[in-house]
Amino acid sequence: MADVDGTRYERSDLEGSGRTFGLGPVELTVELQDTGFDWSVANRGDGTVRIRSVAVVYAVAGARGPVRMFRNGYQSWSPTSVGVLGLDVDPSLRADLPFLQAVHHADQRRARPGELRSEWVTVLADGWGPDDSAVLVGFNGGAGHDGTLRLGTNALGVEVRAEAFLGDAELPAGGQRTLHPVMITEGPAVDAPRLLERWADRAGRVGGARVGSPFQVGWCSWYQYFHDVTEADIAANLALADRWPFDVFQIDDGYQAAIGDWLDTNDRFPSDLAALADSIGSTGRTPGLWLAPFLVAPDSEVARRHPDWIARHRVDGVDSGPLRTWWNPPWGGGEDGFMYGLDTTHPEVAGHLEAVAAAVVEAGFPYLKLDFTFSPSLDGGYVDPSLTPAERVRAGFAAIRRGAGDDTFLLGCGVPLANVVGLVDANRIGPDVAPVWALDPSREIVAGYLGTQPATAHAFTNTLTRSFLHRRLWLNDPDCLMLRTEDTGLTPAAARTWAHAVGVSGGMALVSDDLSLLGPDARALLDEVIVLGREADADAIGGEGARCPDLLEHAAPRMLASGAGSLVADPHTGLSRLLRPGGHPGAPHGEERPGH
Ligand code: 9PG
Repeated sequence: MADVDGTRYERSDLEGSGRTFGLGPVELTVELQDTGFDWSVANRGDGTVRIRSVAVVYAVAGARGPVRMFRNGYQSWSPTSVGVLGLDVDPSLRADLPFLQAVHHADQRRARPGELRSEWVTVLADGWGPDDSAVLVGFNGGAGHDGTLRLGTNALGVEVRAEAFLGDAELPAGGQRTLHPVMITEGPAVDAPRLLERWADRAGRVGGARVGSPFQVGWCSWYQYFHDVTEADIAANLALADRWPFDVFQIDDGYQAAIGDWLDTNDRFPSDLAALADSIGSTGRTPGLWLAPFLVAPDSEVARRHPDWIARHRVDGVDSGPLRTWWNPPWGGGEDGFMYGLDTTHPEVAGHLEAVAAAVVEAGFPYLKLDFTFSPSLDGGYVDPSLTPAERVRAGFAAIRRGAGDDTFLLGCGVPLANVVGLVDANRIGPDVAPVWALDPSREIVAGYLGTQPATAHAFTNTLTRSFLHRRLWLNDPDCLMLRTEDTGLTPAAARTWAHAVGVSGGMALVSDDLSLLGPDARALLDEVIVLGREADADAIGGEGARCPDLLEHAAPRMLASGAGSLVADPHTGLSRLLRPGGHPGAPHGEERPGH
């Protein structure tokens, strides 16, 4: 059943060759297919229209129990887990902070009361027993616009809304926009992971996913040195790296002269980028570099020279200055840590991003971690108002891909995942790890958004719930291992649980500790992760990647299984058990290893 502007339509009304609905000057055409529908939107009026979103609403018939929803988050750091309608609450309803909502949802406005949201794809089920069934609703792509699934109730019962989010993009008179097809499939509830795998296979095919990069093992400076990293820290770890099996050696946030001025280093880095890359490259490793390409500090060189490259804060046509898209006091910048967002629809910005990417690759970095890339998705004033938020994000990535060339490894981070398929080689798929397992709820900074704060348990949950994306849409980066045993709130058992989750997932295996503090146990754990990871990744390449078998069973699942083994963990304590496949050659420590 569909609901257009208050009028309800039965499936029989929609069958046949496409049905057109008028909504003022806007015309929506919906064509039912066996496994979902195709649709498009057109402007039949005389003037330009701005479209925030259009949706088809289905009645969820015959739900036997509370409806649970697989809630996929919007970007890398957004929590992804299962919610129950009537019980759980969309975090925006608690926060009412559009600045943060913009970072974690396609639509920065608050959800409707009682409504649950999932981005790009969802699975709904009314139970978890052998007779219960599940239905998947997912958009085939996210290059042209975001797709939000909204689960709610109306006078008649439960409804699910498949919303194409266009973010107020302008459609000129006579213009038409084809929307991403929506796929709807059903299966037994216990097969929910399989439904998601089939959806990801299709979305990867349609989007020309880049999934051919080799398994990645590397080192990253962030989780030990943070913003204060120095060239001496990099050199000290590089000197010890000979004894470690790293392919990639990546310098994170902290080297740059300013946010936005990526080609110049600061006082803590006496060498320039080319010399830094050379110092890494000469050891046989791939130099990697972090950038937040769409952010600029207000007092950066680029912002001062090109004020017209910055998106505008504009509400109801009233312009009130440059658009602030992130806040991070350690970055300075002259406005209490607020950063501006570049307007990726501006042709000169596209040229600039292309040139920056080409320059860092030319300096010797063929591996780029592109962070805080949600920035162009924020509501605001952009030079080309016909682009959707998804298209603004993608335009930025496309410019970087053009400049960096086809052979550069691009890792998205803080990235609206649906928007960048086919442009990136890998994506971070969870929140930041930290040397602590779980956070006490009293440490919640913004109401509703505790799950976005750095904590290893948060990264763990997303590693399980998003495992099906790996090698179907890109390589998954679950975030760095936590190998240290000093200065950490993680117990050895919890550190091992996280390491095993990374290994069993088949995703990227990155270390981010001061290597001088690591002993033989840490090294043995990394070696074990690499054995597990290579096995799981090889199976993922063959189409049989890691699966979370209890995906719909709990709010935070406990199990991850792949050809490398089966991990069962308690997400609250971080204690776990890893079962290796029986008699597997090279099984590191026998059949079963207690995690505690
Ligand atoms: C560098 C870091 C590291 C890290 C990234 C990203 O929501 N937050 O407030 C938030 C802040 C920082 C952050 C993630 C989320 O970290 O994930 O690996 O590169 O930037 O600044």
